[in-house]
Amino acid sequence: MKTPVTVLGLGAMGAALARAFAAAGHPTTVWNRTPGRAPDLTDVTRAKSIGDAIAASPLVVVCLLTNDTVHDTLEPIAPELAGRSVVNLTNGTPEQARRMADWAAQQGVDYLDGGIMAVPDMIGGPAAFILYSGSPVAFEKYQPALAVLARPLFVGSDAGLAALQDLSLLTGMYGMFAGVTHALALVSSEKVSPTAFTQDLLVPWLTAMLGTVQQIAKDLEYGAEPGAAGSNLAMQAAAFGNLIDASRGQGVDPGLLTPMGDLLKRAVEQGHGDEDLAALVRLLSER
Ligand code: FVH
Repeated sequence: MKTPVTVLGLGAMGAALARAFAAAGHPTTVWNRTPGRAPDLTDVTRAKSIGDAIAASPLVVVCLLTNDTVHDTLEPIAPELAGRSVVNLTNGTPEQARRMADWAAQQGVDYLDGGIMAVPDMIGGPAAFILYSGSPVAFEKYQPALAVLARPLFVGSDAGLAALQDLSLLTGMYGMFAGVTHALALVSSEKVSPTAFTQDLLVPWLTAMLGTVQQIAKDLEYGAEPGAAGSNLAMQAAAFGNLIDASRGQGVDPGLLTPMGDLLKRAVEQGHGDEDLAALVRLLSER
């Protein structure tokens, strides 16, 4: 007998989660604030009320727009949730996750917070993973059911840790998107084909640079060999000015780049010119 699961929220992601549970044979009950969402979803039970939805399953998966929405949705039906496990896959901050975990504990609810590292089409596929933190008991018990969504990774009993690492991964992604956005604006200021540039140059370059990322992490964790930086910050700060000047010269707003240039300059001014990018990580964390 597969674990019965309730999914609250049938937006793009909630519908994908419900579809994966149903496809794997879990009796799946769904509820959404606005009826009629995800009309193509089959093999699920559409509950008439949120109370009916919760009563149907010991495992309740929530995927709404924001954590404030989650709290406002669950608060009125807290008594019905007692004794069940809630897995909240809504994007949020570590602080929100910890507040939700405290609230859940007060209601007698086993709580797991989660960060989905996938877009809806990836759910149930090999590249998707979901970070979980909070109740180790709930994770142990429901790991087989959660595994049908994406590779489940438990990152700690502090409920905030999944959100922390989820948001850190997203900042890495947005940093890359910011760079790609600027690069495409820059080449588009002349007669250069964006698709040819991306395929032949940008993607191979970014792929090669990805290979250097682990070294930054190692230098941060274990300390770098003095003078070992092959691309030291003083050199990078000097060259970075060209990125800004060339952008302005080509009529491209350098706004996505200037904060990085400012940080490089600050690092050099503070005597870190012969170090590598790990020094910037430390500078960012200084208050
Ligand atoms: N879609 C994605 O690519 C990302 C991948 C990583 C994880 N995120 C997060 O997942 C959460 C849900 O995202 P979504 O894509 O399902 O979002 P929508 O399609 O916009 O659906 C939003 C659902 O939230 C319900 N909702 C909104 N406000 C309320 C409210 N005040 N009370 C109750 N429910 C509410 C909405 O219901 P309705 O508008 O149809 O009534 C949808 O079910 C999100 O945290 C992403 O960051 C997705």
